[in-house]
Amino acid sequence: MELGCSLLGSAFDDDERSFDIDDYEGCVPRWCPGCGDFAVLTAVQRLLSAEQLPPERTVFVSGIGCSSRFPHYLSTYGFHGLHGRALPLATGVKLRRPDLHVFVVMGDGDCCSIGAGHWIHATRYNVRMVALLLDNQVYGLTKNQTSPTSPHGVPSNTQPRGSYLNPLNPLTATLGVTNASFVAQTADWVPAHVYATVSAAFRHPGFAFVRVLQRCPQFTPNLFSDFVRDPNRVELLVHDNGIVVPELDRLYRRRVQHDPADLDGARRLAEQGDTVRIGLLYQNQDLPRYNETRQQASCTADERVRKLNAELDRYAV
Ligand SMILES: Cc1ncc(C[n+]2csc(CCOP(=O)(O)OP(=O)(O)O)c2C)c(N)n1
Ligand code: SF4
Repeated sequence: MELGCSLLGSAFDDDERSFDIDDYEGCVPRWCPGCGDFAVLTAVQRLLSAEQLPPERTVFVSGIGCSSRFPHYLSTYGFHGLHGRALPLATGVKLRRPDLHVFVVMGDGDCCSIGAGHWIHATRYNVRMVALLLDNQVYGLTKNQTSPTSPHGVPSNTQPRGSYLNPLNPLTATLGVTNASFVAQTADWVPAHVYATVSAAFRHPGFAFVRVLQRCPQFTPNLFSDFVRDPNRVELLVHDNGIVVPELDRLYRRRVQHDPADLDGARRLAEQGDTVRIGLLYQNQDLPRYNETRQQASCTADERVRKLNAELDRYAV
């Protein structure tokens, strides 16, 4: 990659530049061997290169957690902020700089526990960004506490006799929020599907929520092993408007025809059963986006001054 700059600021000519995957590489990732976060990072780097996104116009925002170390491992702009606070920050970035490509990376503790309020409202605001929930169903960075998505009965440091409650389902939760416009699920051990999913999310013109089932070999090594070992425990959601990955046809024979425009169907499919369902659950490109609705001025500045003066005149003595 050749970078050009002038004393008056950057003078990049996008047409003359091309980016390889290496151009997006940041620090050496410090995740444990076999961590599912690696697969997501690779898929994201592939996407950045496929879309030729200029690093200086791309921003990764995260909270705190293993997965939230993501921005360090890319050479784009990044903000590694406060636990649970990635979404409002990213929304602010996108509102102020709509020209930037904004990505958010969250853990399940980050998004579904401390950040849950922000998750609901970011979904409802429907501001364009890709939100990746790397769901390993445990607190990884703080070394094994029960998270809101930990399965019932799975032991951890905080609940050694097993998680007391049934887990929160991030898919049904998001699909239940007013104005949810893109909801997909993928799994780190199906890299072609992760890539196709982040690509579809990137193209979506609103808030794209992707739950990635992510293995944490350090603390919950067996959580997804049945689904990894047995392709019959995985169901692909397929549709012409969905996420199409032809190379998976031979591996995953269980498939469900699902039109991503069907919200009720999406909610049913999002329920956890004996299988893991991956694919596009719901997409609606026509839902209102907060940044656009707030820009629809009801009147011009002159009209506003006239109305204000008229209002003040009512109180003139
Ligand atoms: C306000 C605040 N509360 C708690 C913590 C401690 N903390 C750091 S990371 C984390 C959870 C990490 O788990 P998760 O979000 O699921 O991400 P993972 O590490 O599994 O990727 C917690 C509780 C913190 N840093 N800040
Ligand atoms: S603790 Fe788990 S989530 Fe964190 S880096 Fe290690 S394997 Fe990945």
